[in-house]
Amino acid sequence: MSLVLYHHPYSRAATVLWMLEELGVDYELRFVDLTTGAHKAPELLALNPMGKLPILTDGDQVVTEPVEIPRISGVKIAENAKLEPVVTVHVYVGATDDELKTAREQAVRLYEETRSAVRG
Ligand SMILES: N[C@@H](CCC(=O)N[C@@H](CS)C(=O)NCC(=O)O)C(=O)O
Repeated sequence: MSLVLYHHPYSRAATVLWMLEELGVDYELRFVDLTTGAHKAPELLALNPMGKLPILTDGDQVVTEPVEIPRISGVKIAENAKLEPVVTVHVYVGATDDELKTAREQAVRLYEETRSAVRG
């Protein structure tokens, strides 16, 4: 596992840190000093152009919205914590019944693929 959390204790990154600890996954914690503007450094802006924390990376994958973290790192987190995989499918407001049905089928398929990747 190569999760890296860019973190400052007085930020929303604290919630992500709590989640990673609760799940018992391996991660590297990198302190970013919000009080000195370290989060606006070019290397961090390259990861999150909004210039905010948290930032969670998993290799080339970058997540900056805590609610998206299970989607991006769902397989690894599920593998480690023995949780059910999380699958997210986005549909737009106003989707037709057919589009909703397709999205639901896609979610079930993704869930089954992910679960079998995790559980074997
Ligand atoms: N969309 C992000 C926003 C994150 C956010 O606002 N982070 C704050 C700390 S809690 C931040 O990094 N602020 C620094 C700044 O705006 O310069 C979320 O909801 O987690």
